[in-house]
This record gives sequence, structure tokens and C-alpha cells, in this order.
Amino acid sequence: MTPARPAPDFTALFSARARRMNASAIREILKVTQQPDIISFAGGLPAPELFPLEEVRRAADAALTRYGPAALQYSTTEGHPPLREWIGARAGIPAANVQIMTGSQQALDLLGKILISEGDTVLVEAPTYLGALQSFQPYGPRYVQLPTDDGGIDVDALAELLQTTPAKLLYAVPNFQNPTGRTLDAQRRRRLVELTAQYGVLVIEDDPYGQLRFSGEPAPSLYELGLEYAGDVDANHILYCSSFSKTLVPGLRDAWVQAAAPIVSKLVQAKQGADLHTPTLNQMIVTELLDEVLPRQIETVRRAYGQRAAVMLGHIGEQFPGGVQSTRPEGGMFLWVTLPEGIDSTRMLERALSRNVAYVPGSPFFALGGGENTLRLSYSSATPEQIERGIAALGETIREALD
Ligand code: N5F
Repeated sequence: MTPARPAPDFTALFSARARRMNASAIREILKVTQQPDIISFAGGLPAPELFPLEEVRRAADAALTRYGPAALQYSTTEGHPPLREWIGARAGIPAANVQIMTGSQQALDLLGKILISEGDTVLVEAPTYLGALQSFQPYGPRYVQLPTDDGGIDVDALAELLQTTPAKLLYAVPNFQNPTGRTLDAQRRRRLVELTAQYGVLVIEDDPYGQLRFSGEPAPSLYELGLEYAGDVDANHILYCSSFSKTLVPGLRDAWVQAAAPIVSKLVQAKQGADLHTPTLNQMIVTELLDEVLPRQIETVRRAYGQRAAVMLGHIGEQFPGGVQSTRPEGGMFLWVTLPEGIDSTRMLERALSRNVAYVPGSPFFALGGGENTLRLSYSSATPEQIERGIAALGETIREALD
């Protein structure tokens, strides 16, 4: 073998865009938590034992029979027409305003790509979904953090901010937010929609968890309120993203965007460059499952997550030392823990892992830093028995960190 030649300096060749990218704290922790014995409250993984395995098998068979080779052929960028029609009908909008995406993560990336120029101001909740920050980051946004409380975004603070700060975009997760589990109430939603419309700020409403409510009353989506405000689907300034990942299964990577026609046509161009289209067969499988399996699955998942959240909150109440606070979600998969000031949850993670329990430290969820004493717990994929053991181990870890 000839001696190896020196490798090119790859890192020096990366684009300015690539240099802004960073690794997801969640995906990094997932590597550790795949070890057996670890009780993971880290990844937002849906409960795999609840996946409708047989139903997906039958749906794949049905789709292959119904469509033949077309199920395995390239297909349109916009998405499988019956799937777009079903989503449109449910939202009361034309199918033309629905764009199928390969996961809502792709929606975040491509919306970022078509909307964010370097230096554009993007308003985000503090904390916000770190995967959205990861998607937007390469496009060079200037983040401004919106203060939040137990009711989500503080809309008075938003009103004040908009008086002095021209912004392009606001990104929000109004239902059972990732990472806090908090929900924005109807009154704040109306105010947010009106304020952003008045100041010409586009809103990305990311709603993968809205269907997973296990207590309390649902509030209208920002998208619905935006539609009401604008009076026309093509004048709505709210861009809505949702996904079948948390209601059906994440592995099919089927999600969608509802938006005004000019946004959809630009998204189509961006998606052509990214992956041409979302996998044909996967869209057909999801379509086969819409009428019967999806509603049943949503009920199953809701009930299970409601129970798991209650179990986790119960054990937190018993096991965590005084001075530790946690949110009480009405749905979704996450709750948010605030430790006494001075405890750094990133540093504490190693000690937690040595007790075989994992979580995601809170600070990566803050666009501009902060939240060192916070952490995210997911209750969706651990059994009640694991939750009991994991919370006890985490309680000990926190007590040790307090000493
Ligand atoms: O639709 P999909 O599966 O691409 O979901 C992406 C997504 C979009 N928006 C919000 C608010 C989300 O919470 C997610 C999914 N978040 C999971 C989490 O744990 O934060 C993803 C974890 C799975 C992983 O990174 O492997």
C-alpha cells in the first residue's frame, strides 16, 4: 500500500453556513441512553410498545395492492393528494395550502431556508425547542428571546418588544411545549396573533403534540386564529407545522405544513432541492391509517402519557428535595424541572448517568444561553415502574448536588 497522503483540511473548507451548525444535545444523549440499564427521560421518543405494528403492516400491504408500482415510484413534491386532501379538510382549507414534509424537522429547516436571511431577527421562546434552533442556526438569524411564564409566552413583553424591535419571524410551540410542557391560553393566543399581524411578523406555529391532550380544555390554534383574523387562507401570516410522528409513528417521517400559497410554492422549490418528495409508500401507509387507526391510536397514546405524567409528578412530589419546581403539563410528552440556583444540570448529568438515569440539560434550549439550573424530563417512553426508579435516582442525584 502506498503511504497515505495528508488529508485536506476539511474543516477549513466548510461553508460559513456549516460553521454555524452544532450537534443536537438530544441526539448526543441518545447515544448514551441506548445502553441497557439506563432509564432515559431524555429523548422525546414515543412509546414503542404502543406502535400499531400490525396495522402498519396491513396498511403497507393495502397501499401496495391499491397503487401497485406507483407506490414505489417517484411522486409529486407537494405530497400524496389524498393525504393533503384529508389534512386540508380537517383544517377547513384547500389541499393546495397543505405541503407534505419529511418530518416536521424538515419543515423547520426549509422554512428557515426560505425565510431567514443572515441577520434577520427571529423571536423564540426562552426556552424553545432546540431542534428548531439547530434548523435555523445555519441561516444566520439574530435571536431575541421572549420571556415565558407558566402560561407560555408573556404577550405583554412581546407587545413591548415589538415597539422597538423589527422582527421577521416568531417561532412558537403553543401546545405542551417542547421542552416545558406549557400551553399558551386562548387569550394570549389571540393577542399574539393580532400583535404579530399588526407588526408584520410571520409566525411558525409548531404543533406536533396538540392532539395529545390528557387534561384541560383545548384552545384554538394560532393558525385558526390567524385565518379568522385575515379572512383568507392566502393572507394568513401563521405558518402551521404538524406531524404524524407523535400520533402514529415517527419512523415513517410524515408531517405537513399549512400555509398561504406563496409560502407553499417556495417550500416546494426548497423541498425539490432537499429530497424531491417525501417517501411515496410512507405517505400511502399513513393515508390508509387516517380514518380508523389514527383516532384509536391518539386515544391510546393520550391515556398512556396522561398516566405516565401523573406517575412522574407523583414521584417527583415524594422524591425531589424542597426548592425544586416542575411544570404540570396537560398533554404532550415533557415536563420541565427548575433546580435551586447554583446547581448546573449539565454538570449533574454525569452523576445521574452513574445512577443509570438520563435527562436533557435545559441550557441548550435557550437560544442565548441561561437555564443552567433547568432540565427536561420526558415521561412518554418509560414504564411506570421505570419512572418510579428513575425519579428516585434523580432525587438522590439532586440531593447530592445540593450538599
Ligand atoms: O415531525 P418530526 O418527527 O420531524 O419532529 C420534529 C419535532 C418538531 N418540533 C417539535 C416541537 C418537536 O418536539 C419535534 C420532535 N422532538 C423530539 C425531541 O425529543 O425533542 C425529537 C427527538 C428524537 C430525536 O432527536 O431523535
